[in-house]
Amino acid sequence: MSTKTSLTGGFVIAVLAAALVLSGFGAAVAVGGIGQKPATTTTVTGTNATAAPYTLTLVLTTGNTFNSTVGEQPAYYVLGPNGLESSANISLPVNQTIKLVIMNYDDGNASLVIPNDNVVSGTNGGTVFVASNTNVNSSQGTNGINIVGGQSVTSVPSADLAHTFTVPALNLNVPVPLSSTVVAYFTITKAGTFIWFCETTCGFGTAGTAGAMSTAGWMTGSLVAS
Ligand SMILES: [Cu+2]
Repeated sequence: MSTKTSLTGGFVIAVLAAALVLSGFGAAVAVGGIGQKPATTTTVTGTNATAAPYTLTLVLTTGNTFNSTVGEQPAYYVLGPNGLESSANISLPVNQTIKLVIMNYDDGNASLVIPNDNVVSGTNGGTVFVASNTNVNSSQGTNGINIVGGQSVTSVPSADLAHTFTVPALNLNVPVPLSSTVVAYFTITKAGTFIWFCETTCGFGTAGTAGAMSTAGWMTGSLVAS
């Protein structure tokens, strides 16, 4: 695990070096002597745990017209700066905590393609936080709305499962209950291109694995970590 940082200016490097010492990171810092041009490359070894999480927000909708034969299918979108974008190629940083938010507008249940894909794996603490219509209960109190929050879970009952966001090569599995918002934290420690899947039978055909399930940008795609 390594993070490469290119800096110009001795002051910045000195501040960074002090920060690294304070934070206990092992570091190889090259600083030029007095009167010499400072080194411009600093190599830090260790996960960049102090950086703010990188947020990836996915929106899961239904009613997307696939074609005239298949009809409507569910799809994952990336919520980008300009709205909904394709999920065919998702870019994520390595060695930085990723905050994954999935906003699921699908209220339908789907069966499992693989047993146990309703169980969380690969996230911090082995859990996901689920807020949904059924477990976030709000009521009108005397001074406003009373809100009872969601819950952290290690699995989702199969009967409540709509989709998953799964990256087998990273051992990442985030089950997504119907009509819910899911939040999970994880870190990717190796660069590469990995395939993400939904592992419920939410697609087309008798097996539910055609249509959206076998088409990039719908229920599968590439995850590029760099
Ligand atoms: Cu799905």
